This record gives sequence, structure tokens and C-alpha cells, in this order.
Amino acid sequence: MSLSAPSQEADLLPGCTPWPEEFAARYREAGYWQGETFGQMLRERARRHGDRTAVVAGDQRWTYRELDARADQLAAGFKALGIQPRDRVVIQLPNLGCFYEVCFALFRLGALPVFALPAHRSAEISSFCSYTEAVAYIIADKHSGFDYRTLATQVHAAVPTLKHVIVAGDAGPFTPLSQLYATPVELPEPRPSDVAFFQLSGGSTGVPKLIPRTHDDYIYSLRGSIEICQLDESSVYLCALPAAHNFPLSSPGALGTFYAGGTAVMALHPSPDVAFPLIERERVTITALVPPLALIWLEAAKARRHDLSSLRVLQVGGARLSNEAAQRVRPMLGCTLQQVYGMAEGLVNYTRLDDPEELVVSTQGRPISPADELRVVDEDGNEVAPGETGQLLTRGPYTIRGYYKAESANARSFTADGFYCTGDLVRLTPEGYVVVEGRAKDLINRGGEKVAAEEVENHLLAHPAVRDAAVVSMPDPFLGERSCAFVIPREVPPPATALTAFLRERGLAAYKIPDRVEFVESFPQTGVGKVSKKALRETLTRPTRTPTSPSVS
Ligand code: OOB
Repeated sequence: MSLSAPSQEADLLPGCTPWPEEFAARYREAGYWQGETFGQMLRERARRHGDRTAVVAGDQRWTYRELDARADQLAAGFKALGIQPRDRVVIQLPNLGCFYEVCFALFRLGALPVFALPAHRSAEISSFCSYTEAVAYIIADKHSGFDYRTLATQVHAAVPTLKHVIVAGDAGPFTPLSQLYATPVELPEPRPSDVAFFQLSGGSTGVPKLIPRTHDDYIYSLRGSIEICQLDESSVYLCALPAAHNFPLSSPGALGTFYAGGTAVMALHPSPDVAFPLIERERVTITALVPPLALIWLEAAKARRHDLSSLRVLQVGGARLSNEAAQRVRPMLGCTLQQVYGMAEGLVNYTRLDDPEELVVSTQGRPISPADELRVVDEDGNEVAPGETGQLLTRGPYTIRGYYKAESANARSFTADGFYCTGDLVRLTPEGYVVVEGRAKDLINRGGEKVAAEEVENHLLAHPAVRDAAVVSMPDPFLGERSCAFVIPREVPPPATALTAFLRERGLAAYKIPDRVEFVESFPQTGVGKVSKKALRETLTRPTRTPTSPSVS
């Protein structure tokens, strides 16, 4: 445990914003940052819980000792390929058993995973790889009917820094992951205060922003989460959401489960068909879902074909869960609901497991840490009266101070005194619990999947028949929100399907393709002459496209 680390400023990865020295010192002194790295954490768990099962994936099971050894072997293999400390490596893997081996191998090497989601396509992946100057891209061969090697061929051609494509499964022309398990080598220990990996921001700008998380800050969020969610070595966590997302990774997620010495079970798909038999077989105790999936699980549980009695906690977050659905969790699934309101930038709020029903059903919880600072402000940045709704600003020991290499976005997303502007409209209850009331940021929350309006608008504007585009949310009973693109055509409007096909061809992830397209002659304006998205939203009455299920895989 190192209490007196030298100035972070000098050490942190260039392009990242350090916590001011005064705050860093305070967080160390309070014991939040304990100077531990992920590599050490796994080593220590392997020593303490060597024979316990760490990961279950399909028919494969790895003990802590095996996970530890495999991470060492893979770190040696990555090093032999030429991957260096601080090199960025984009990971796009479905919920396979090798997911955590790859992560821990890179953590040990000090190389930095960039966590992409399986739903991302060439537009997103090329942008992450070029933005971070990634040297390697790690994929599965195929998943959910999609061949990631084809995507990798495109990305490889487009990004000059990318030296290696590493494939779990049939590698085709690329490097097979299976051949990289080499004899372990000595590796220098990364600094706990340095960046460990990048999460992606749901973001509201044209280009997705990258969130640098340090060993110190992320491990603190794990410790806090484990305590709140009461995990220990008997806990069995089902990873049903995409493993790379912050929620199933760390709230408390699989990494929290490892910290506690429990078992993480991978579900390749979050549907009840896949998840329920796993809950029964592995005696799962806790899992995490986004609201539309929780609705599907509640329906499926009526059939009572599987024994779900081991499940103690169902966490729901990523988007607002209706009070009505919240009330059905215990009667239908026989477990405690925990609402989770978090963000990859840091702050995570949980309802507590012993909270009264009223708070669990109607709030999104309270922060992990006593050191989390929350301010609710009006449009001028002044604090609102207690209980009033305003934008949530936050700062604390596991909330970043800036995005990676994004000076102008940082000037907008962070206040001068380092508060992150969440873009969420919230109110605080007298107990200090957060209720999410809406959003000030230009984003569509499609059942937990975040769609930045500007990103989709920029792609639409690239179509020769489009003069202007504005993407807005429309309410949806299942996903909470879907997206609608209002388009001003240059002359004759193209068929809506031609526009959506165009977006797909540009390599945009399926969940970002507008659910509905409306052609208009002009956009309504606000008083200051900006497009009034509020007025556009109000013109929407009924959905026209057949609803699709959420693409969470
Ligand atoms: C989680 O993280 P992100 O980074 O994908 O998205 C963060 C945003 C929040 O700013 C908020 O707008 C929305 O997602 N959100 C919720 C919510 N949880 C997240 N809105 C309403 N109710 C909720 N319960 O989504 C995330 C990260 C860690 C844990 C859980 C969720």
C-alpha cells in the first residue's frame, strides 16, 4: 500500500486529466485509493481462493489459480507480439470465458484495453482504433450471426497503427488467441494511479468520448459496490449484459465478484432461454439487467419452468425502470430489486438491499461513497432548492476529471472546479436518494443503449439527398425510448429505407439506426434560432416501424 505516491501529473498517461494533488492525497488518506492494481488483485485472490471457481462459460470452468496462470501466459504472449505498456488495445468480445483472461493479461502488461461493445460496427471501431492509435484489436470469430473477421479486415485497412488482429476461435488470416498462451515472463508492475483501461461514453457528441479509469479509482468503486451488494466468496454473478459495459463489469459486476472471491458465470445472450437454465444450474445469486430485459424476464418467469430460487438480487439500471415494473420484481422473481443509476464516467448510485420498498421502487438509489459530491443545478449553474429538479453535477474518488484527448469536450462536460456534468435531470429525496426525472443532453436512451443524436445526424448529413437532419427520442412502452430522425430533403425525399440502409453501409451499429424517419420542410426553432428538438418531439404521436427487440448482444 503506497500512501505517498509522487505527483500524478507527471505520471498519468498523456491526454488524461489527473485529480488535483490535494484531492488525490485526500482520497489516499481516507483509504479509498489503496495503491492496488488489477494484476495484484487477481494474484492475491489466486493465493487466497486458488481452488474456487472464478469463471464459468459454457462447459468451461476456471479456478482462480487457473485464471491467474492463464492471464500470465497471455500477458507473455501479448508481450512477445510486441504489445507494450500503455499501448491501446481495442477489445470487442462477446461474453466468452476468455474475456477476463484477456483483460487481466493486458492489465498485467500495463497495456490499456479500450472496451468496445459487440454491437459496434466499422464506423465505431475504426473511430476507437484511430482515436486511440490502437496497436491491436481483439475479436471473436463469429457471434450472433455476425462475422467479426470481415469487420476486422475493414478496420485493419483503415487504421495504420493497427498491427495485430487477434481472434478468439477460428482466426482466418489473423492471429489466433489460442496461440498466445506462452511461458510467463517478468513484467514491471503498472502504477496504481495510472490509467488501467478506457470505457466508452454514451456521449452526446458526434464522436464517442473515451473514459480513462485508473486502477486506484476503479478498484475503489469495486470495494464500495461489493459492500453495498453484500458479495462474498459464495456469490455467483451472472454476466448477462455485454461484459465490457461498466454495469456488468464493475457494479459490482464480474470484477467485483472476483474481488470478493465469488464466481462469474457468462451468458452468451441475456434472454430467459439462455439465462434461466444457467441460474438454475449454477445457483446464481445476483445479476444485472437493463429495464427492457427485466420486463422480458418478468414475463418469462410466469411459466415457472426453472428454479430461480437461488437468485437473491436483481439489479436493474442503465435506463429508468418504471415504478410499476419495479413493483413486480419480488412477486414474480422472488428476489430483491436493486436499482442502479450509474455512468461509465464514474458515479454509481444503488438502492440498498435493506431499503424500504418505497425507496427501492421509486428511486434510483444513493451514491457509493461518502466522498461523492452531488450538486443539482439550474440552467445557470445555480443550485436548485432542495427537492427541485435540475442537472446533476458530480465529483468524487472514482469519477473522472476529463475525457481522453478531448479538450473542447472537457470544457463543456466539466466545471472549472472539476464536477462532471452528467446531463441528467434529477431530484434528491429528503433521504438523499436520486430520482432521475429526465435528461438535458442530446441523447436517446434506447433501453440502456445510448445513441448520441449528433453522431447519427452527422452520418445522415453525408447522404447526398439530405439537407438537414435532427434525431430525437420518442417514447416507447418497451424500450423507454426509440429514435426518430427528422430529415429535410434536398429535393425529392429518398425512401426512408434507403436512408437507414445508407447508415448501415456506413458501418453504424444497429441500435443507432433511427427507428422512424420523418421528412419535413423545415425545423421548428427555439427563441434563439436553434432547432427545437422539444417541438419536434411533440409532433410525434405513433410509431410507424415494427418494434424490434433491444440489441443488447
Ligand atoms: C450506465 O452507464 P452509461 O455510461 O452507459 O450511461 C450513463 C447514463 C446516465 O448518465 C443516465 O443518463 C443513464 O445512463 N442511466 C439511467 C440509469 N442508469 C443509467 N437513467 C435512469 N435510470 C437509471 N437507473 O448506464 C451504467 C453504468 C454503471 C452502472 C449502471 C449503469
